[in-house]
This record gives sequence, structure tokens and C-alpha cells, in this order.
Amino acid sequence: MAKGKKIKKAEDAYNAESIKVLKGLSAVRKRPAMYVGTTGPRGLHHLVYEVVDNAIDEALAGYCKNIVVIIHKDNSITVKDDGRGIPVEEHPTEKKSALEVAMTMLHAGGKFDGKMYKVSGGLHGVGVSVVNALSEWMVVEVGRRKLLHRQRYSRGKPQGGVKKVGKVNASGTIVTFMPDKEIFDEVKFDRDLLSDRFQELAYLTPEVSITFIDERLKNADKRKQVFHYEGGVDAFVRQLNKNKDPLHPKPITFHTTGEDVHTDVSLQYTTGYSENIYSFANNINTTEGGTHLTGFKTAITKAVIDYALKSKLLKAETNLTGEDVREGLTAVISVRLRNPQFEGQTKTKLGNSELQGLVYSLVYDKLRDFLDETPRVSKKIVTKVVSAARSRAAARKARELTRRKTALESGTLPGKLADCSSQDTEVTELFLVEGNSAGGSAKQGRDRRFQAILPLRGKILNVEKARMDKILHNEEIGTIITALGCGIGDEFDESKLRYGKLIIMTDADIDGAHIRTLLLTFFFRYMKELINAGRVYIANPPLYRISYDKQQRYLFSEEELRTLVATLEEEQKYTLQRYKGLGEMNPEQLWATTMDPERRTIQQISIESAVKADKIFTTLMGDKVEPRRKFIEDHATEVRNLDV
Ligand code: 1YM
Repeated sequence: MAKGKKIKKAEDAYNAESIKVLKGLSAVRKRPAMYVGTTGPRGLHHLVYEVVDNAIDEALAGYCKNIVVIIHKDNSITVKDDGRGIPVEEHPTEKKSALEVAMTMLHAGGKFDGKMYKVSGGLHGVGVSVVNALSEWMVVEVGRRKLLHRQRYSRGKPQGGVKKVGKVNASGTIVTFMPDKEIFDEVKFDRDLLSDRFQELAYLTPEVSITFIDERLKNADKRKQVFHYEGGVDAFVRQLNKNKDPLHPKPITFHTTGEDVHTDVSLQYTTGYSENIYSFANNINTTEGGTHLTGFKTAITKAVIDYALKSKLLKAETNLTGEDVREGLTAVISVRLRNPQFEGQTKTKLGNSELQGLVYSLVYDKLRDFLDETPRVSKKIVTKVVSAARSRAAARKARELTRRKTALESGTLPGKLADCSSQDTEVTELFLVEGNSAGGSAKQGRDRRFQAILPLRGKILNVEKARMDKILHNEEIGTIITALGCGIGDEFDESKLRYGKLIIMTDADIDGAHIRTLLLTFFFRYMKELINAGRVYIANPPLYRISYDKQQRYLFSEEELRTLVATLEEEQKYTLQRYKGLGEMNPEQLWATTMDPERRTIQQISIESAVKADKIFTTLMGDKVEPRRKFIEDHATEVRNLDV
């Protein structure tokens, strides 16, 4: 407490003393990437998450029910909540308003004494002052004790003090900011990215309702979205399984609240084959997993095996693996803890060791209870798991067979593959090319030193509807696996990969889009690591060639064509060739437009959101026809650019 002067405590027991490590903001503007990762789109969106996280924390503390996020026409952002309002009282050591301290000093915040589950950490958690430092301007308004307070900032610097500007009935915080164009490459927010994240946050925080308004939209119906899911993780799993066939009608859901850790778990089996487990720690999607996920996996494996043995549904000699137990499983695990340790390449792996045992015993006990109490559902689950084990055994045999077969052949590589001479994955590329004629052009046009060509002619199996053993028997997929050399599923080993880039090159038509989607589905389900490592690309062949005045140009979109034709004079003659397929290009043209690293554009495939990617693949490739029809209708105009 400050000497000689007693700080009047707010009713909510805010203790300004807990604001500790303080530092100015100039460091943030000097090295923005240190604080928000990049000055590209990711870093830009990070600013919004940072502010929203503070409002979510206030909801978790039990004081806030509604959060509103607005993208204004000029791409400035407003985030509002109806919590207690950031404290405006004087800070004991800094001798200015706690609000100003929180907004202008690095690492200022009432939550560093570890008394709360601070949502932030890992990716986020740099504090709102960082957002302020990286904003051209910011305005913060606080409703507290019936008074409205306001302070403005420019590039992190206060423009005057905290002013009382009026009376209000409700308490809360409103932060409005304009990201600084001097810092960020482009200040333009991606509505889908933000709305996906808010939806996810709403599932993970059932106590809050998040309203998202995009004022840039002309269409009033689309402008506003409200996310509120009282069911929490249970509702999340139901949503994830919406286009799938559940094995039992209700997800199995449980929660625990302890002194130190809070957990929410929900799981539901489907008749499908893929495993969809999403784990979160303090609302951060832990895509690299960690201790909570390990605890969860060990628990379900043990619970299902123990139950199956006890109920005599399983013979003791049958070997069940964790992978068998997770076939067709959709699950969400969310934990909140005080001092999350985030590790891994992208800081999305939870490291706190105490979580493993904790999640293990919770999930084991609750799942055993559930299995014992609902034998009809349990039988379905065990039957499914046993059949997964059988298919895995068959797959193992098929794999051994493939291995032996390839070992006996002269080289080990498929005959259709035109390999490159370099073995350095820093430079090597494998083109997966639709059709034999395009494959021929690509083989002649390529730079054989580092470009390999694998023409695909047969039908590629829809892996969404097949099990591993069948997948391994499919000829086209077999050649891809052999050519890549890195194995699939649980045997995947990136160090054995033979090419640094995989480039899918298909025609710019519906069939091409279909083959592309089949290939992406395969990579997503069985070699996700390749996508995560940024190794999978889509080639971008031209749609037209236009010749005029002895000039030739290639055009890659209808838009480009329109623009160019508009610049031609009225009498100017031109001839236009439309490419219906890659096969219509000769080797030189294919090289010049689509393959030459100096001139081509290729689109890197990334998984911004695994939830969304899973949904796209289940919808496009799964069993249900109606959702697919609707998806294609809704996205008809984007077919050429299906990005996951
Ligand atoms: C639109 C963004 O930041 N809301 C918000 C922030 C705080 C509080 C309430 C709050 C926290 C505490 C006590 C506490 C913050 N306060 C601080 C600091 N919405 C938004 N709502 N009273 C109010 O943690 O003890 C940092 S964030 F540091 F000033 F206490």
C-alpha cells in the first residue's frame, strides 16, 4: 500500500498493488513482431483477440455477460463489455489512474499475481498496452460507479488524462482502436477469421454472448452475428458432428472445477473413420497437443479396454490400440489453469505436467461410469473399436505387402514417377498432375534438376469414406505414398520425405477441383503434418492467352481478362485462347506460366482452423448429400479457390 495514503478499494476488491512489472511502450513499436508475432494479417488480428481476451477474463471472473465486437467501415475496431470496467482509481506507485497504467505500460494488469485463471498466455497475453502502442489512435471508455470516463491515446501516448465525461447507469469497458498503418502491412480485417474465433470462444465460454458486427457490409442481414452457446463444449461437439452420423444420440460431457484447474470435456463417437479431437488451454487452441491431451487419450483407451474386457465384449488376446479407440471420435477438451506453460514450435503445446494425471483420472472415472450405466451405447462403441482394430491389422498386412513388393522391384519408386536429380528437400518439388497428357507436358517442360512429376490418371479414392486398409490398396494413393517416402498415419516420418514442396496441378474446371479436393482430403486426414509444415501447394495455371500487337499475355482470372480488354483501344485486334485444361498447353507454355519458380504463383495450403477444414472435408466428401448440395450452392463462386 502506498505510504501514508490508503487506497480506497473498489467493491470488487481490485487491488492496484498487484500491478507489477512496468515498462514503457517504445520497445513495442521498435520490434512489433516480438509482441504480436508478425506485422502481417496474423499480427493484425491478434490485436483484436488481445482486447477480447480481457473481456472474456472479465466474464470468467463472473462479472460480464455480453461482449460486442464491431469492425467499422474504416477498419477500426470497437470491443465492448458489460463487466466492472477497468479500474480508474489512482495507482499506488505510479500516481496516475490504473486505467492509464494498464493502457500505457508493458505487462501492466491486475492479473499477474496468479489469483485468476488468466485466459491469455502462449499466443496472446501480451496485454492491451501492446495493442495501444501499435494503434494509430485508441479511445478507452469506462463506466464505473455511474460515471463515464474516457482517455484517448495516439500511438500509445495519452492525449490528456482520464476525464469524466458523463453519467451512465451500467458499468463496462469500451475500447476502440485503429491499427497503425506504419506498423502493419495492411489494415484490413478478415471477417471469417474473426467470426470463427468468436464462435469458438463462445463455445468455450458458455457464460458469455458475443455479438459480432461488420459495418463494412452493405447487406444488413449478414452484418450482425450473435454467438451464445449455453451448452458449451457439449454444443461444440454437436456442431462438429452436425454433418456426421453419431453412434449415440448425446455427447458424453463432464466438467470439474477445482481450486487450481477447471476442465470441460465432451465426446461423441460417429460411424466415420477420422479422429477429431480439439484441445484448448485457457481458450487457446493447443494444436500441438500437450499434457491435457495425453491424459485424455490415455484415459479413453484404458476406460474402453477395461470396460470391454470386464463385459466380455473383448477377448483378452485381442490387441486394441489408442488409435483404434479414437476411430470416429469427436471430442473437445478445454482446461483452464493458473500458469499455463506453452511450448512447441508454435507455442501451442501445453507443458504443465500436473495436468496429465488430473485429466486422466477425471476422464477415466467419468467415462467408466458412463459405459457401466449405458450398456447399449457401450456395446456400439466397443463393436466399433474392435472392428477398427481388425481393419488396422489388415492394413498392417497390406503395408507389409506393399513394402515387400516395392523392395523386389528394380528401383523402389513407382514407374510413372519422373524423378528429379537433386535429393535436397530445400529445393525439390513434386508435381501431382491430373491426367496423362498434362503429365507429359509437365515432364518435358520441367527443370529436371529439382522438379519431379507424378501423373495421376486413375480415380483417387475418397478417403473420407474408407478405412486405412482400403486406402493402402488404392493404386493412385499407393503411388503417392511411395513417391513421397514418408509413410502415413501413425508411421508418418517427415525426415524421410523426398520433396520439399508438393504441388497439386489440376485443370481449372469442376473435375480438377474435385481431384484437388480428394488429394487435399487425403493429405489432411493422413499427412496433416505436411500441411502444417506448409509443404502443400496448389498450382495456378492460366485461364486465357491473349495475343495483340505481337504481344502475348497469360491471364489467370476473368477479372484480369476484363481489365486488360478494357485497356485495349476499340479497333485493336486481339485473339483469345481459353485453356480448358492443362493438356492444351505445350511444355514451354506450362513451364512459363505454371511451373517456373521465377514466374509462377502457387498457393500455399494452410489450416487456419482445423474445425473449419474438418467441416469442409466432411461436407464435401462425406455421406450426407443435402449438406454438400448446400455447401456447394453457398460457395459456388469460390470453387476455384477452395482454401482450407
Ligand atoms: C473491451 C475490453 O478490458 N474489460 C475489463 C478489463 C479489466 C477489468 C474489467 C477489471 C479487472 C480487475 C478488476 C482485476 C482489467 N483491469 C485491468 C487492471 N474489456 C476489458 N474489465 N476490475 C476490473 O483483474 O482485478 C487490466 S484488464 F489492470 F487495470 F486491473
